[in-house]
Amino acid sequence: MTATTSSRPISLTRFLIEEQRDTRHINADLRLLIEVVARACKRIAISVGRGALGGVLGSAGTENVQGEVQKKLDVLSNEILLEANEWGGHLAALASEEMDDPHPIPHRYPKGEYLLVFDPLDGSSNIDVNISVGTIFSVLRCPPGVKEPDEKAFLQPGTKQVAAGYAVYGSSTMLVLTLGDGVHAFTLDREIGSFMLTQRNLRIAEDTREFAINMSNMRHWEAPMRRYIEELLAGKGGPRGTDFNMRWVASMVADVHRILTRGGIFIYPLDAKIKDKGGKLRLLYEANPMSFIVEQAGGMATDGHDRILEIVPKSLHQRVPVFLGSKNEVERATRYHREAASE
Ligand code: P6P
Repeated sequence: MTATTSSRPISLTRFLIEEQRDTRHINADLRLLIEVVARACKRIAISVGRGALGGVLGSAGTENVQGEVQKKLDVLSNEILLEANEWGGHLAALASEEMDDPHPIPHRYPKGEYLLVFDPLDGSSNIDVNISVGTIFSVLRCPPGVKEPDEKAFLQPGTKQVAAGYAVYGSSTMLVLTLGDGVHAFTLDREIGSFMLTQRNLRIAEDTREFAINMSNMRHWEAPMRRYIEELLAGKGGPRGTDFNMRWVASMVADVHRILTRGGIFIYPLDAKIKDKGGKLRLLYEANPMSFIVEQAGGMATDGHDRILEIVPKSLHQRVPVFLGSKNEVERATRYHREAASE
């Protein structure tokens, strides 16, 4: 169950000030960073919410470093996050799914101690069909003494994150955040334009009867992946002795938010189609922030063999398989993969 706040929710600003003052869990620069990212997400929410009226649906006619066609809103969301974060003096550099290389802080602005890496609009293939999308972000410290951070400065394991979060642009706009001391959810009050604390210390149930995976790739999966899913599909009459439900939004933020809210396991495994790329989802700005959040909520996150947060990245846009959510299911699926690897 997730704890809810008193009848009068506090704002994100007050929450962050109390985190800084009472727990000394964050400093003024990190507080500013989170506030700036939240403000940028509000601007993105407005553009996403305008849909066809905003003239920003459809393709931008360009490709990102992943070779994926960029949507106009991908490019706009990226620009919003860059502009919002350049001048504050809290960042040493930024990196994004939509940019080949890290973006330096312009010399006319002061630099800070943090690195921000983000997927400005995850699930953007869903925009034109009006399905929830989101922004995912991760905060690292710039390595000491590095004045001009390049790609190497970002190649830190997920355990080094000082904060992570996502905004989900759904029926309501929400910001879900961890500062390393639990996971908290804020809902945008559109009338006053503030994120209000609506859930403290979200917890993911250790067991679940709901799984999220793109079943159309089943014929490409490795044996332990097929074994795990076939057992779920066998239901009450099978080895698990109970029926399971399936959901797949094809928007990681929406699937993860559902799992944070009611449990579940999210899987994007390695398969024959994407084996040479290392996986589908990106480590630094999808898997790591979501794994940090899931672990902080009592869940588990692996690449099918090892803890995602302990993977030392080799490149900025590295991809990994992802198994995350309810602890006991992630443990089981990971055990099947480890057993297969040891045969
Ligand atoms: P598929 C969206 O493009 C994304 O990166 C994640 O948000 C989502 O979970 C996954 O890809 C969907 O992939 O192959 O089902 O379209």
